[in-house]
Amino acid sequence: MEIESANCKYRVSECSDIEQLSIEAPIKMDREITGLEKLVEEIHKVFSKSHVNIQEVQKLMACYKSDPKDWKKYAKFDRFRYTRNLVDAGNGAFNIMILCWGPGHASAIHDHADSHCFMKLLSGSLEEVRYDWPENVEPEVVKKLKKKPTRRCCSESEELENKMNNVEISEHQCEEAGEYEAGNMNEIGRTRLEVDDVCYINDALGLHRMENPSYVDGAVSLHLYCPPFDSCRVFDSTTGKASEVKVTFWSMYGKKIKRVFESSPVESK
Ligand code: CSS
Ligand code: FE2
Repeated sequence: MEIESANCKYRVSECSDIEQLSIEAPIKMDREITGLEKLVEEIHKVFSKSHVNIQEVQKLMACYKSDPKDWKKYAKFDRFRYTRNLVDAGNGAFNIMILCWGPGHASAIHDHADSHCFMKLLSGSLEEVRYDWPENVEPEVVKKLKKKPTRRCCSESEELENKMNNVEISEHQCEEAGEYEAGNMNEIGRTRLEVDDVCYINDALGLHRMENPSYVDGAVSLHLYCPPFDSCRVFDSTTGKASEVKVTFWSMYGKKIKRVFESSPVESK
């Protein structure tokens, strides 16, 4: 199966012949999509079909030319960590969000919870560092072929706090039982993303870490995840140890979330 025909309405592990997926082909822009709203509308249109080609989504994202006036209402920065700002919940089929990276902000090495991750740079620049999966930790795409491993709850939530920047630890932190001798994370590539560049990753292609390499400028990126996910795994860069973490929004639809523990998020005025 070619990447163009892989259906991203399904989890990566449910895509057939996923091991053959590679996404290095250059994307040609054949038209311009004017405005972020129009892009969101076009993405909805594409997702109303039963089959969504990965490359079709990439193309749409490439056809939109970043204009700060379209997205500045979602661009909310924090001093200490990158923020995730929900733009559209995609009727439950996908999430569109804007991530704001202050100078030097970076994510942990992470997976994408068996979802497809599309990313477009809107402002500044970002560096993507890709890694192989550590030994003894397998993505769903491989794991589904094997027997389900035993899971146990652990008591390391404090130690794990903030491992993925604005990612919060779920109440009952769980990890794969036993194997933590995953070894060093093996870097397999680095890509510098500049404004309007679009990239794609899924768990079959590896793990990654994103970093704003600038000491002065912020960076803003547009992300589309399908299906949406609210937790993923982060990996210790030296041991390869995996931890499941909850991901949260800094704002939703342009309104900052009031962070109240043990209650639902409340929007601030
Ligand atoms: N996956 C990270 C951002 S880098 S693609 C996140 O959603 O926070
Ligand atoms: Fe990511």
